[in-house]
Amino acid sequence: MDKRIVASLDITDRRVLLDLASRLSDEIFAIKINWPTILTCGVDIIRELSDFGNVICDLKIADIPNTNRMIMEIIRERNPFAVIAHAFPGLDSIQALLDASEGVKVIGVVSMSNEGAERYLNPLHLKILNDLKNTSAYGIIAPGNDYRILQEIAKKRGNLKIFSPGIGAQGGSPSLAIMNGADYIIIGRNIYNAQNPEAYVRSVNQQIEK
Ligand code: 3DU
Repeated sequence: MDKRIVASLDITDRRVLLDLASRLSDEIFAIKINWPTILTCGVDIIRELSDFGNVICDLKIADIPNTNRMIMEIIRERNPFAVIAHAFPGLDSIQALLDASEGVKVIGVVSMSNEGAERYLNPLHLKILNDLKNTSAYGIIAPGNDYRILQEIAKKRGNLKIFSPGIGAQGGSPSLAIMNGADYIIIGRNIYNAQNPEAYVRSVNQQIEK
């Protein structure tokens, strides 16, 4: 079976992070890292982690085209699978990332899983999705704990892959997120805080297979 879990290893201790990445690598689709890891371990952690498989850099890049391009040029040297960017600054900013990507995939945030996103970002999700469909973006981020939005996005996503956070610690269920349209589920705390992270990931894989 294709692996569907993206392990969000939001860990700031480099040794703990690399150890867990090596233990989980056979059971997951990708490792995702975010600012806490990059700010403490340094940007070269991307390359180190890439020894264990796909690395997704969750930088939620959201700037003008020139700055976005500069960020992509720094990241792409370190062998990531994908970077996550906000789409709300506009298609010129997303296009700058795509133009500089040299094969690194771009995943755009369409809506977010936190409550506050209901006020600003989430009402725009279909507009953002439609615009992203006209680019060469690889995927989108859509909440795995709001099945109504997830279903709506899944119906209209075209070729875009859906990556869904909000699983576990934020209330979403792995199998319901997949049944409602997620291609990949992003799980952080429930993996790295588990007593036995490998066993937890194996149990989620079994749940998904059923
Ligand atoms: O809640 P968790 O511990 O499973 O971690 C989720 C990760 O996904 C974490 O890095 C967070 O910053 C990211 N994320 C969301 O949780 C929700 C979003 O809408 C986008 C990213």
